Amino acid sequence: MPASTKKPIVVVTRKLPEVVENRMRELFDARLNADDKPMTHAQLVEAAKTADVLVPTVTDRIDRGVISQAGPQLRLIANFGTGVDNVDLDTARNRAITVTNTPGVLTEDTADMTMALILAVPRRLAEGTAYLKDTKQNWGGWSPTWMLGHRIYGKRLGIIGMGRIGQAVAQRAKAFGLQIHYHNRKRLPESIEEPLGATYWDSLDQMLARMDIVSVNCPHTPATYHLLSARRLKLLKPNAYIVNTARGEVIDENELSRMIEAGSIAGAGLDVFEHEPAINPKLLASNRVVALPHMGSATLEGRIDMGEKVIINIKTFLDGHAPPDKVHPAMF
Ligand code: 8YV
Repeated sequence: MPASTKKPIVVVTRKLPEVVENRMRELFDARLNADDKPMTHAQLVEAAKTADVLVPTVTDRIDRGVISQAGPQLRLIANFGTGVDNVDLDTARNRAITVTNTPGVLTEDTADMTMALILAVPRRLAEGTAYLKDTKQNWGGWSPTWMLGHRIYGKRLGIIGMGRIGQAVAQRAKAFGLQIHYHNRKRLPESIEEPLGATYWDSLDQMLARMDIVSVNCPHTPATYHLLSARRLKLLKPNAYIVNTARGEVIDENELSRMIEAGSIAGAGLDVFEHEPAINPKLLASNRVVALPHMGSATLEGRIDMGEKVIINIKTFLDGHAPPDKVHPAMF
C-alpha cells in the first residue's frame, strides 16, 4: 500500500458503542478493545509507541511515563471524555502532542444525573427502594411519620463550578424551586445570572456555610484537588447535603466519610469517588449516601455523541486543521 493511502493507527483503550467503532474501522486502522478490559500501564506505554492517535478514557492514566515513552508518530491524544485529568497535559504540550476532549455533548445527561441525586438523597429514594426489595422486611403499609425526608423546594443550592454543566444544573434546580447560588473562578455575566436568579459568592467558604445542598460541578485540576478539604467540609451546616457528579478528587473523601459516619452532615449523593473504583466503605455503609458507579454521562445517546466528537477531532486534526475541541492547559 503506498504511504499516502495508509490509514493512521488509532488505538482505542476501551470498548465504545458499536456505531462509533464501525465508523472508526472505516476511517482508520482502528485498534479496538473488544473485551473492554482496562489496559495496564505497560500496555498504554506500548500503545503510545505505535499509535498515531491514542483514544483514552477516564480509566487510563496517560501520565508522564506513558507520554515520555511515546514514539514520534504519536501526535494526538483524543480523549473520550470531557475531563482531562487522566492526561498529563504539561508533558503532552512539551512533546508537542495535541490533546482534545468531548465537551458539550454530555452536559444535559450529567445535569440530569445531578438533579436526580439532589432529589434522591433528601427524599430517601434509594433507601425506600432497598426496603421494599429486601425480602427480610415486611412492609406494614403507610405511616404518617415513617421514611420522612426533607423538602428541597425553597432551599439553597450552592453550585461549585458554573460552567456548562453547572449552568444546566441551575436551570433544572430553579424549576424545582431551589434558590441558586454559585462559586466560580469568574463571576458570570448578568445575562446568565439574572434568568437563573443566581447569587455569586466570591468566597467559597462563606457560600458553604450557608447552603442546604452543595453540588460539585467543576473539573478536577491541581487547583481544585481537595477544594472541599477537611477544613471546608466542616463549614457545612450539619443538615446540609452534598452532591458530586464531577470528580471524586475535588472532595477529601476520607473526611466526608468520617462526617457521614458521625452524622455531622445530612447526606451525600456521589457519582464519583476519589480512588475509583475503590470507595470508602463508610460511604457505602451509610443509608444517607446514594452512591452511583460514575454514571453521569452513561446514556447510549451521550456515548455515541462523545464518540462522534472524538472522530471529528481526529479527522480534522489529521486533515491538518485545528481540532474543534483542542484542550488548552489554561482552560483547566
Ligand atoms: C465519562 C466524565 O464517563 O467526560 C467526563 O469527563 O466524567 C464521564 O462522564 C468519562 O469520564 C469518559 O472518559
